[in-house]
Amino acid sequence: MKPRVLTGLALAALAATLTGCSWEYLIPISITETSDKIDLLMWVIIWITMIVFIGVEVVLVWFILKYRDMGDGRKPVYTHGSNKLEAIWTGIPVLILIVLAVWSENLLNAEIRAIPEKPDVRIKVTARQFNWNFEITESSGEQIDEASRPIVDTGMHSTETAEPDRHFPKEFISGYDNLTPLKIPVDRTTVFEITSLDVIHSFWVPEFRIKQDAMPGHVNRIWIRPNKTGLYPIVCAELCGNGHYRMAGRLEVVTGEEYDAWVAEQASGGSDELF
Ligand SMILES: [Cu+2]
Repeated sequence: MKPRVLTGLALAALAATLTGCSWEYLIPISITETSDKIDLLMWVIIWITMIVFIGVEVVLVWFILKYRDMGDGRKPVYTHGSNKLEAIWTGIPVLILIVLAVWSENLLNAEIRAIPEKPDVRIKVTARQFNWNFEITESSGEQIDEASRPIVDTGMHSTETAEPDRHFPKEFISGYDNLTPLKIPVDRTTVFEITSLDVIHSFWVPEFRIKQDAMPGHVNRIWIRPNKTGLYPIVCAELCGNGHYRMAGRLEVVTGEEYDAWVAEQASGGSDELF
């Protein structure tokens, strides 16, 4: 292929990426106000690094061409530093880092670490090799007594008898579709209290943009207030053993009414289809 054709193809690929037609494959949608704020910070960081990267590469290529040996006997000129330049290229990054650090810390404190005292829903998340167990302990801000708590078990461990997972994607996806989703209400606050029975796992719904370790003997909390209904994946984000990849679950954000009806149905033992 001619270089010009190659360049054209590369530019077309770049344009396709930049126009956003494939953004959803690069980054999942954001479903909370907090995740929007995290995304903004992330995009600012990406743009800063991208501008610096492109600037550096352009200057590099330009200098390579401009100062190449052209066979005219030119000798290189050596310089021994410039305090002014060094102060500028140290000072600007330091300023940028301070701004980003303050921004991140504020975001962490104001949003992610600000666990609400009285959430609408409280869910105990128990991880073990290799499944998630969700127990709704509080709903509509009220404690649910133990006997009638809705429990959703991702139950991937029930396929332990299956053949070794040599056909990972197909098998994984077919098992995945059969999982009963954990339901939480839209526009209400949910707190997840996360722990583990064995090794360290990590509870992650990519659409939350928040990941939290599940550690044995310790409870970590995260909170979210989703603003979009839909079905989202729950995954384990900490390599926890040979079944790590199938440690997945499904989270369904539903309307308040749908959620209340689901909790009532679970409490009355109406549905025993937990798996
Ligand atoms: Cu795990």
